[in-house]
Amino acid sequence: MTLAERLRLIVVTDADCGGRDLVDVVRAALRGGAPAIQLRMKDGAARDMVEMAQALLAETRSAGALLFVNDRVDVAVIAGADGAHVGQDDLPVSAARRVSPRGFLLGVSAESVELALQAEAEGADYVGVGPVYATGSKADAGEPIGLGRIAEVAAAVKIPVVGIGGIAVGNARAVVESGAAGVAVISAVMRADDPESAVRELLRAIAI
Ligand code: TZP
Ligand code: MG
Repeated sequence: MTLAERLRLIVVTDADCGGRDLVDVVRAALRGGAPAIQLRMKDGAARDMVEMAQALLAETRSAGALLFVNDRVDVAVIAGADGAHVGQDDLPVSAARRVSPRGFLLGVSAESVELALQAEAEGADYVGVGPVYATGSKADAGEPIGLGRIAEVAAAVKIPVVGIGGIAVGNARAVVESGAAGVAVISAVMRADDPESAVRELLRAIAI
């Protein structure tokens, strides 16, 4: 499977997963066929994040899925994750490369063509672009950028583009049809009654 194929659906974790155990929800997402998981723990202590990343890694490894850690390259490397996803205020790609092993995957949030081109030039493996639609999962997400921006970024860079923000089964296909290699979701899986079925439906919705 190519990297683009493995980024077809990134299930991003959230502390708010319907009062359920996070590892259980991730396990269900993996049963549904999620090819990638991103651990997003906004207010965790580093050692709790490493512990959680290792718990998730045991699950992603046996499912053959990728594990990324949001924001914290140090946590990702120490836990042995496959990669990290960094924002514009996190470690730059060049610094992250210096402290990560060969083959470590780096995704960068880039809401504009300019930022996406910059991330690609610095050596990012993929860019996360959003919020595509309005989202309730990230307070500082900013205004929706829409499908037009996905198309512009996808046309400008060679690396895979992953759309994020407000994506659910009914609007996911349009994101991929606009040029994204895949979609990243929080609430559509984390807060679904049945996360396993939610993943299956999302994968079906974006299948070409
Ligand atoms: N980055 C941009 S939008 C967003 C992040 C982390 C939140 C996505 O959550 P949801 O619930 O899929 O809209
Ligand atoms: Mg971030």
